[in-house]
Amino acid sequence: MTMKLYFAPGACSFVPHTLLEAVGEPFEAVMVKLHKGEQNSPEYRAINPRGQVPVLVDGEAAITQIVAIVDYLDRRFPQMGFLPTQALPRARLLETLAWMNNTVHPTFTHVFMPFKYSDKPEVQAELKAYNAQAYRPMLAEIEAMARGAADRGDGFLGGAQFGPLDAYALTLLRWGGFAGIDPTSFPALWAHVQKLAQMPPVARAIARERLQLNVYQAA
Ligand SMILES: N[C@@H](CCC(=O)N[C@@H](CS)C(=O)NCC(=O)O)C(=O)O
Repeated sequence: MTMKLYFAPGACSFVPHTLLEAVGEPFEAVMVKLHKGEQNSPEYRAINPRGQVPVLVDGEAAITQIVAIVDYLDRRFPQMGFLPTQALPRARLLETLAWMNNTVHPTFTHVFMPFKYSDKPEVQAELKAYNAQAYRPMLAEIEAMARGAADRGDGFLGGAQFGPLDAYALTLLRWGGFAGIDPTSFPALWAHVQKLAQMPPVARAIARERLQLNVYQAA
């Protein structure tokens, strides 16, 4: 049975989206329009009661949470080498993936969706400004990873193979544009993202999501 990915354009679902494209087996990509609140419809809540993308459906199983989906895809398609097989390198990669998912990503959510954290407009404005500032040094950490990978001659953030860190890094840098952060101010990461965008599986996901990589607009 064909796997199904529920995704939203430009959202974190870009991570499994690119991995599925890299696998190259047919899958169904189902768009969820977050700005229209489709994630809160009873039909979607029946698939993911938490009302979020991504959801990967494989047969009877609906899997949520990027870290779990990545681990699942890695075990399902071990030939892709999305995660290292050795215990320590695997832990190191998951350490960074979890940090992107549980720290960097929610920092941006405070900028993009401050209404999730307060119903008071003045508090929302403060949350937005504070977290946009907090986001920049996090991107600087990812910039250092991209620089390190380039210095070592590794093609990708997780080593020699394209994987979840690369796709998440692209997403997080792109989001920075919405937080008033010029992506070109992180030259190694910006170069890495542009290189990724040329890869056919990543390019296919970008095309399906109709993404513009640099959304930064100078104030
Ligand atoms: N930790 C979750 C984060 C998922 C998440 O934040 N998804 C966002 C898009 S990037 C979403 O669906 N937001 C819709 C909403 O919260 O209403 C995961 O790894 O899947």
